[in-house]
Amino acid sequence: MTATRHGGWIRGLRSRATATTLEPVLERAAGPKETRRLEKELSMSSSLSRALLGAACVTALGTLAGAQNRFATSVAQYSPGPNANPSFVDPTRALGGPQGGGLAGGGLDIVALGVGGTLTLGFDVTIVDGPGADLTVSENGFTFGGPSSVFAEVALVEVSTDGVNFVRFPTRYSGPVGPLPPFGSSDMGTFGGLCGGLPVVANVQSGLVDPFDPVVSGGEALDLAELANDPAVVNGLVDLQAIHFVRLVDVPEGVFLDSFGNTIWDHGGATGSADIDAVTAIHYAGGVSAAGPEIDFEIDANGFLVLRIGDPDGLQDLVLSSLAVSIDLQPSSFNTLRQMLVLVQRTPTQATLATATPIVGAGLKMALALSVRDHAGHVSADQILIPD
Ligand SMILES: [Ca+2]
Ligand SMILES: [Ca+2]
Ligand SMILES: [Ca+2]
Repeated sequence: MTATRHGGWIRGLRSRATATTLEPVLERAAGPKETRRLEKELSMSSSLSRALLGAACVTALGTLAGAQNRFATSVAQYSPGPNANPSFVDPTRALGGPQGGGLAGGGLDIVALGVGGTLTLGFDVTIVDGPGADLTVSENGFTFGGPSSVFAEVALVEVSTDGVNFVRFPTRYSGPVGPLPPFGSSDMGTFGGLCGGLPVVANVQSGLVDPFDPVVSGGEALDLAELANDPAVVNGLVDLQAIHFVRLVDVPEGVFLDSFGNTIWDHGGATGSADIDAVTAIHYAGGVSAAGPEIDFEIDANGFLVLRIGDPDGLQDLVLSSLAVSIDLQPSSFNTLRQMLVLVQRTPTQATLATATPIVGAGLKMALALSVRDHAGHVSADQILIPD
């Protein structure tokens, strides 16, 4: 859609992105061996094999239940705004894992914020700032009018240590001046730092897609490090290593400005609002290894895309074959991403790559995500929304 002004690599990304299906993503999430095993079991027609498979699923769910709950576990506050659909005003629908409807379907296990409404969720785990993305907010956007375009109703995302003092993720709206068509769509990448601008693929009911991996999960994966310079963080009111609350604030049509002074518009019109499915902790206290890798995307002050890849044990500890990339939630390859970056600096433990020219203003609007694991199995991932 925007490829003509740019190098061949983005055409490669787009064609690859649109030509593939989600199957490789699903296979990667489940593991090829597991996928083959499941296929084999599913192909057996005896009721015994179906019963065994059912028992295996129950066992897997039991194991999950015994693990630390990394999803929201309590509703601290819910103040729905006007026009919240009465069928979707149960805030406990935002507890537990995401129940996404896939790329093209909006999930229904949701709570509507109502216009300008707010919802604050609490957690059993303490969310912390680890390497890369730390939490994922799942609204229920879905593709509409094309594989990279989303019907979006967006909300601001805020975090708090004490439930009183909140800091808001910086936002970057890169769509047109509204009002936008209420049944239209915007490119993925339009709603940086907000939730609601991306579909939700992960669904804990089916269990096929890892809800903790932003490359495949969908939803907005946010990095607490982006809040490091916020006055409330600097003066200690909010501790990025002890986040206990996440608050979602619906964006009424044309009311809020983003961090760059642009009015934020979405497709909710005057009456629609964001619908929250789940909030997921990627990094939590006790769950971050000091020896784990780091993936960190950033758009720097000059508009360049910067990627840092590192591992405290040395770059050789990274499993290069595990580098996984998605563009607009479609699988791509690291080599394709690599073509848009030049090596800026390399130390034994970190490589810094960046675009040769500013990516802001390049018209490449997209959602980009990358993950890697090290030889011990620790994973880091980050997601970034590239504006126009
Ligand atoms: Ca982080
Ligand atoms: Ca839900
Ligand atoms: Ca390591």
